[in-house]
Amino acid sequence: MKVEELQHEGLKKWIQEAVALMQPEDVYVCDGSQQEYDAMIKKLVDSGMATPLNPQKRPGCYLFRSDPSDVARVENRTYIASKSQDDAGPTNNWLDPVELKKTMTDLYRGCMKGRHMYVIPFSMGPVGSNIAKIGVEITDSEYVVVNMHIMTRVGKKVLDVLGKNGEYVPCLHSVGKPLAAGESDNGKWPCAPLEKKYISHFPETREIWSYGSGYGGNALLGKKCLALRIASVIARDEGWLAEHMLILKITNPAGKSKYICAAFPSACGKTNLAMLVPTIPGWKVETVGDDIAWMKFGKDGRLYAINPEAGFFGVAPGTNMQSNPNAMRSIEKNTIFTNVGMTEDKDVWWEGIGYDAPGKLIDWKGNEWVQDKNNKAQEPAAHPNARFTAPARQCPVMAPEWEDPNGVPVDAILFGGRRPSIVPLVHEAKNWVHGVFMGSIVGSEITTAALDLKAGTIRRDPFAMLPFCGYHMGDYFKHWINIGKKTTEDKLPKIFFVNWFRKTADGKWLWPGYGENSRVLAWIFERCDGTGKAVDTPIGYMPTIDAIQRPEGVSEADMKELLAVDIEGWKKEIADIRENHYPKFGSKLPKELWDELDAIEKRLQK
Ligand code: OXD
Ligand code: MN
Repeated sequence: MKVEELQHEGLKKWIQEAVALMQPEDVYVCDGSQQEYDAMIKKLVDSGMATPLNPQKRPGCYLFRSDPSDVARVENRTYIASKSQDDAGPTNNWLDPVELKKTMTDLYRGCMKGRHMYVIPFSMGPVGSNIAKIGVEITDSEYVVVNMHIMTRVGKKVLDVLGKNGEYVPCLHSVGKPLAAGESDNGKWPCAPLEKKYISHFPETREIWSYGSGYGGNALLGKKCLALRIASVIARDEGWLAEHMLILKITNPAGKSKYICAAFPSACGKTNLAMLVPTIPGWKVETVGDDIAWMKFGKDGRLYAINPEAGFFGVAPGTNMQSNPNAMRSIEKNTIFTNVGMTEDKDVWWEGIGYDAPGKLIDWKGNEWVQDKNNKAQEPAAHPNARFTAPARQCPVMAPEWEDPNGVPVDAILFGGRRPSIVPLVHEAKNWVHGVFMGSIVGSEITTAALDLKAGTIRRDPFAMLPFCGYHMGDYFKHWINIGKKTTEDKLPKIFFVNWFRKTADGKWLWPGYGENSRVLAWIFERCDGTGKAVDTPIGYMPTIDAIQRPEGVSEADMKELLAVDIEGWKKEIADIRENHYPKFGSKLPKELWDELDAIEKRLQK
């Protein structure tokens, strides 16, 4: 489509300004069609950027190798540029919006020389749903266009909903590597050096400006940038929740269903839990979303959740037929792989795929690679953050209602992290505010010294939102408390804290995880249904020892350990929160959470 064909004058003007600034060769407005996707892929293959995979083994699949420096989200180059630094809070990088726009405008000037500009109208959420939001991304990356086709709903249908003056979030993106006359990328992934990368959010004007990276979370601006950082600000202002949560549906043997949202820091198996295959007979788990949930109140006073995305941008390494068979089936066709290894017959391979590399590979850097099982220090064939981009509809266990524009009613919210000790397998909040407390203390234990943290310390990631909250986290906690006041406690989801990662003193896993987690989900289901047996403890309600069926290989003593309250451990936990965690948020840490901390401490001392 051409820009002149657009009905929306504001949108047309914004595009024309971007063209004048960025000076692309030409401009193309995406219509979202299959022909458009195919043509874009052909262009990427012809230029050497994409490698078609084996059409028998991986029909419709393509491999990309990024620049070795452009493989992950760049948190130290991600900015919340609110007018006041205090609004961004102590956990976000802040720059003055006027200054930042000046810096970035200079970078954007002429940045698309020799490249095409693509305008991608997209909907986060089912097109036309009252929970959905529209964004328009301007980019010079064909890789972004094909990924956005999978991850969001794109094109003409979105423009129809936008109409002549609908609202949209403008999202500017450039890989930041203008081409000289006659120059091409030669199949190489274009990006700018780290010190020139900017992933910027302007919460007051609800704009996103991204420069210098082609990698998923920095470049597919609908996902972390719009659906979390900007949406969290909109949600605060409008009284709803934009969260880093999976959504699953669980059905018991009697055919009754509940919906569960769950937040875990990155690398805790969110996609695996969203697609879990239950080990307990008669139970069924289906997927609504694997990464983001938007929750709004329905007329009945309950919270309803939608998955704003249309695809999965999942981590490949570690994904296999045991850890996540449904993800493996989702990526059999029509999938984009980034930074995985490639076999001689053009199939994919990665560490933890469940079988040895079949012969020689080409690794993620494009070099020949032969597996050396005796060399523990061998560089991996796939980058640890290698990804698959797959359409959600290809997941064999998508719940039929995953695209329901009204969303699904949320019965339970789960928080969790990697906690080898102290935190039990599962405990339930006594009420909403106690649940908010649980969300506020989420974290994973550092196993090997990393960054500035000692091994054994907890890296806190409240609500798994630390890198994704577009405003002051103290205000965010308050917003969660306020949400609880908008309806009655019985209509609110029950809140639970789970921990699949408990270890024995000598470092063995106490709980098998994966499909066996269904046993814990079943208890959560029963608690929501008013039947699950529980005891009241100082840290919340916990299952009686017989309330969760023991999986094979877990002894009664293990189970007791998994479901015990470690009084001394929790006292230390409370002290850590009091001394090291809560003070970070200063005077914006809601009093209700300090009170909650005091109350738990008092109960532990009894
Ligand atoms: C993701 C993340 O990519 O949370 O989803 O890092
Ligand atoms: Mn995520």
